[in-house]
Amino acid sequence: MKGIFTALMCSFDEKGKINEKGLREIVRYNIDQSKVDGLYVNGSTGENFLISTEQKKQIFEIVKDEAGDQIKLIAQVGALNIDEAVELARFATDLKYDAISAVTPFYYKFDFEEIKDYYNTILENVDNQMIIYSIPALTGVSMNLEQFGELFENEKVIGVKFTAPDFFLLERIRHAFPEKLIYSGFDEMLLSASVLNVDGAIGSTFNVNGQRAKQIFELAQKGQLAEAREIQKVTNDLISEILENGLYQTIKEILKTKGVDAGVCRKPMKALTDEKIQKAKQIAEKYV
Ligand code: MN9
Repeated sequence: MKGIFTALMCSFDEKGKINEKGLREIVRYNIDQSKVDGLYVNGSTGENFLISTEQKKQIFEIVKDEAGDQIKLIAQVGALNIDEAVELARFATDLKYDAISAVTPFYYKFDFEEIKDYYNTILENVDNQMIIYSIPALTGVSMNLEQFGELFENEKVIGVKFTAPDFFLLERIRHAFPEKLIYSGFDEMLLSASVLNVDGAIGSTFNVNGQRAKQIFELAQKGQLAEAREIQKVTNDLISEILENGLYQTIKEILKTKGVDAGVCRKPMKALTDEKIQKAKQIAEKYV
């Protein structure tokens, strides 16, 4: 379960329906061209919080059917409706996903006991391993070292997707829990996290920059930091341009230049203007 995992995009048509052919092409591109170690399915990048339970299930099915056992698959099942989270966790487990992951419950200001209960409830109902998805900037939920430790007490909790720029906390977690898996969540900080000995990374930009991400991670493990810094620099030039142009929309446009039918983003995410589509094509030409 170590290595570079793409936070998978999903292809949607103009009406917001899943474009199955396009989704399969995105999976294939990640396996055949980017050569990543695994896929993280129905995360933020998959527009998970904008789609129905049925669509989430459909995506789990299509991705598993296309990827088979070629790479590792993690199913993000977190939802404010805990019954839905359990249902999705069971569904992905039946499909033989290698692990499940759940975002910390958000919107209501849940206290830590409630958050812990959420994870333990999901895990009581499913025979699979869990990766906590922590992304304070989007959820408003920050946990400290002791709280991560309490969640890790459940043996089925095998790790965390750590999407935060807090390298002090990241180092403390690494040091305190050497046996748990830590995945870095901000692609622009991959090298910094790799130096702290994370086990892997999960990211949106790996859909189009997977090979460089793999190089950064592997060079850092070998201690070849000067080379790794060079590749992180190019990567961050790319990420800066993507962020400025519109994150998910631009990644989809870049995929289209590679013959991948990546579709558009679901509303309320807005479509790129013609000018921004041109810009995305230029970014693709320059970096991908
Ligand atoms: O989870 C991604 N987070 C979100 C990982 O999309 C919210 C990252 O891969 C970022 O998209 C990426 C750009 O900031 O690092």
